[in-house]
Amino acid sequence: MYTQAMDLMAKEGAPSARPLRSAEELKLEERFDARIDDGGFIEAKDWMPDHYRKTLVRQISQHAHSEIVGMLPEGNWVTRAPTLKRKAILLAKIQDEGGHGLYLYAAAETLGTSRDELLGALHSGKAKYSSIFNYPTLTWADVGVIGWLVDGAAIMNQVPLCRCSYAPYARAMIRICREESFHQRQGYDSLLVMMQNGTEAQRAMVQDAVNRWWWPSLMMFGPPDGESTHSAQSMRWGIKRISNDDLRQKFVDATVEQAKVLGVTMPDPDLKWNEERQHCDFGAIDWDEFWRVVGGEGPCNRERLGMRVKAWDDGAWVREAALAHAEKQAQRARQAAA
Ligand code: FAQ
Repeated sequence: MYTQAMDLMAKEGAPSARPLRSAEELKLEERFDARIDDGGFIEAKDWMPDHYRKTLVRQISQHAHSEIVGMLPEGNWVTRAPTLKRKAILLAKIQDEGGHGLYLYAAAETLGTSRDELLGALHSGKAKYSSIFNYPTLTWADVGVIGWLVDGAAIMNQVPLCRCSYAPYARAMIRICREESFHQRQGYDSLLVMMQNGTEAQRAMVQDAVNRWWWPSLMMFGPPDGESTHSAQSMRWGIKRISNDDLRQKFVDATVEQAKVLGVTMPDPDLKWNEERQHCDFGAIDWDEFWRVVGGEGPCNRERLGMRVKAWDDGAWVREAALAHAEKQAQRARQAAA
């Protein structure tokens, strides 16, 4: 399904690498715009403007990188999960995140960029991944809070992506969102058990984790709309369907109610229901912290990237062995056919 995209690679001098000029190209662009305006979908083999393609490769690859880097903070707790049941759930969740990364890399490949190029950009520090995964997981409650808040924010952002105009991305997101709902629930369930049946110390541990993860979770939705470089064009193209600020607000409104059931408070004195707006007001986000983390200066940026590069290097022999095995099999098949 995905391999056909490799012949779409923009090569020096190839038509897709040149700015739009010819009447034929203008007609193609008009057709593309009309399809977008009708709420239609674009497939990998359809004509698309270069900028649309680049925007998608950027967003989808950042998303894929987030999924696989996102495995690391939770992986930190696999050997220390409190029960066999929690360990099995955590392992399954982390494995799911790896799978999401693979669906997304495959979707990005349909746009003509190879997985090696995408991973090269991650490992050299050129590509971004979500700011949230540069915070440490200090206690077991962090694992529950990641499920509740981080997966919760991810779902809020990702459900509209199931209607993204680029069909291979939209299809990947449908599968991913189904699994993310389970992730969010398992996190909430684990916190509920600690809050309702746990000791005073366990309840304090949950509250401490909420205090540390609340603001970074709100930052996941990206900068405010007025400062979002890509939003206007991505909304015009139907890549993004709901703005960064609107998604953040929906997340705050939904989560505040869940916090009441859980019995935790958010670390924000300004958080209160606004009858007139029919939304929760909330305090100012520290955007300096956000940009510091995005720029590589968060608490765990170096550790996360270092772990990824090490995992990639350590796995080289597996990739080489798989290629050698495939080559041997192909050789045998050729000999048998001769
Ligand atoms: N972190 O113009 P905008 C998950 C960058 S998956 C880092 O508003 P855009 C699953 C942005 O790239 C979580 N960088 O950008 C899981 C751009 O920089 P660039 C990831 C950020 O693309 C759970 C610049 O700021 N989800 O959690 C962030 O229109 C648990 C200007 O921003 C996705 O990737 C950030 N938070 O909107 C796994 C969903 N925000 O590229 C394990 C798909 C912004 O010009 C455990 N992505 N930037 O250098 C999106 O929806 C969008 O890309 C946004 C950003 C909303 C993230």
